[in-house]
Amino acid sequence: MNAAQIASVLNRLADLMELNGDNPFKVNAYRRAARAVENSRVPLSSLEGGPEQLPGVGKGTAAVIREIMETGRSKQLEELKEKLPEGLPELMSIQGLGPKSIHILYNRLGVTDVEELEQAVKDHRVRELPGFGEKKEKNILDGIRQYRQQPGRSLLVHALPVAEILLRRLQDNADVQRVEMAGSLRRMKETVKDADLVVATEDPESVAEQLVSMPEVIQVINQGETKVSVLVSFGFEIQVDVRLVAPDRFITALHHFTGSKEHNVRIRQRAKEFGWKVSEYGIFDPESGRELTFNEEEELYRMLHLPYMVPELREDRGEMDRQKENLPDLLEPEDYRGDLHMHTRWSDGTASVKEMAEAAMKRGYEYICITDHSQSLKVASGLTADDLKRQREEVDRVNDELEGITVLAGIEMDILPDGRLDFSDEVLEELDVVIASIHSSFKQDRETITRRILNAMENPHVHMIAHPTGRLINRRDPYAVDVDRIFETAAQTGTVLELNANPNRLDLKDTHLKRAKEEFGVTFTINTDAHSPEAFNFVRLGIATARRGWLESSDVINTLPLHRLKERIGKAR
Ligand code: DGT
Ligand code: CA
Ligand code: ZN
Repeated sequence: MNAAQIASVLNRLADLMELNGDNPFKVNAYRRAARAVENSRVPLSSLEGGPEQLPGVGKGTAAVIREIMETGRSKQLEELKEKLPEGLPELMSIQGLGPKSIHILYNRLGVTDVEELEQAVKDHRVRELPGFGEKKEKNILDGIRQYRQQPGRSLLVHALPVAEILLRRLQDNADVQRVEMAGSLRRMKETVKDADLVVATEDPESVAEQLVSMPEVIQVINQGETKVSVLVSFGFEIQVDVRLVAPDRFITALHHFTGSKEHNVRIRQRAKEFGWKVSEYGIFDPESGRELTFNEEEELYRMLHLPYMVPELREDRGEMDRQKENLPDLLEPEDYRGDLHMHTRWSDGTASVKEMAEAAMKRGYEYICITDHSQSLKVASGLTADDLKRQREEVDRVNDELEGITVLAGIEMDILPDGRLDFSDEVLEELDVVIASIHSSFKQDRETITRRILNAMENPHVHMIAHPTGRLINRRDPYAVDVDRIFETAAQTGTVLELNANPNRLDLKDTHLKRAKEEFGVTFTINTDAHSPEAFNFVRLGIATARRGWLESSDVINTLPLHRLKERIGKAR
């Protein structure tokens, strides 16, 4: 198990303890431990004194961490799961409801699932509870409605490492000839319903046996000759669907199960023009009765006289209607030269400027920009103008000390609820990069919140807008913002729009990116908004999302060498 997975088990444990009404100090100890594990700069297994070495990890939590490292589980967690009503943890998926509130609902009103909660809200019993009230009651009802619209899809960032572990295990099986991810996971969609894999094997039984006997399996949904479905738990639960096919059918199966469904429909129509029949079993020539097989997906597309389409493009969003020369030459991970939005200990990050710069060097970046929060964001210890001056001195020192990377000094400045900016132009002028973003009053009406962002873009010192729609996947709807007006004004003012690569955000999302580029000519920046060096890894999700939005290297300023980047962010008007 990697650190993120261990941390996720610890957080889960803390959540369930809180649901159970356990001592808050104990609960906090587990949350602290989870943070320490996640932020640890060395792998846990290499800590000589054990997990106790981590800041804030005591004897009790260390023992639990050891247990998770050794067995992949926590007995305490399993006991709590047994003890609590089955539907209770699910309530945490409702926006605005934390474990503490849920404990009160459970304890006082006997609420154990979404239906009972809904009833309690409708009977106005919830508003009577301590710390609840009428407004919270209404928010819970909104939350329930939203929750029902998004049934159980996992974040890509959670599903991907699980699939990678399974992939590696299957690769180690001598009976497996080839194995690949398929489905929405291979297409790198922001959320996935399940993890699809396709395996080429002559011995499906042996592979099926390997799959159902994995220690993380909590339920075998189906075990057949051609398909195995299991529910697994890696700190969170996800269904895994594995297709078992004969080696010569691997590519047609992989192509079919990669989807999307809509793309497949178009492929089937295309094949029909050549007189071929496509099904989930393969591609056939009805005249000769022959089955068509391939060694690589490229051959399949070539046979249909189509350019190769990478999985990220297979959504029937125009890819089938483009001639070869018009398919985008998609952004590649190697094109990315530096991250322009990150936090340090100056605000709410966990590392110093130098530590962030060193981590970026290890990744081969040419530059980074430090963009801590601004003064009004008190919860994140935002910086004053004076702090910024002192931070600039630290950035200068780091630039002197480190060879091979340039650290820029920037800010992530709050756009205040009334549309004013958190700093005067005189302060902004001194900074290399000014990012503006919203961190409060999310629920303003469309006109007000749109105007708020437009104001920021119209300021010549503001270079970028971070996470422009404010959504949190599965947790918070986007602001009521008019995205087309944002795109239009971004193009007019030369303001760069961010694709925030945080796995909970991925904001702007794929369809926004494509429209903003094609219809408005917007330029983008892809940033991780890292609060620790580890979070630089999220760039992978950002690049995948950009590819799903048809972005090319020339659409993204992080691909520019430093001198050209500087030219580009100096707004010309
Ligand atoms: P998901 O699981 O909702 O995140 O999205 P997918 O795309 O992974 O969907 P899934 O797991 O139901 O099916 C995997 C692929 O199998 C899908 O992308 C295309 C193919 N497929 C499944 N059902 C059908 C179907 O009824 N027709 C066609 N043409 N393809 C299908
Ligand atoms: Ca799927
Ligand atoms: Zn940020």
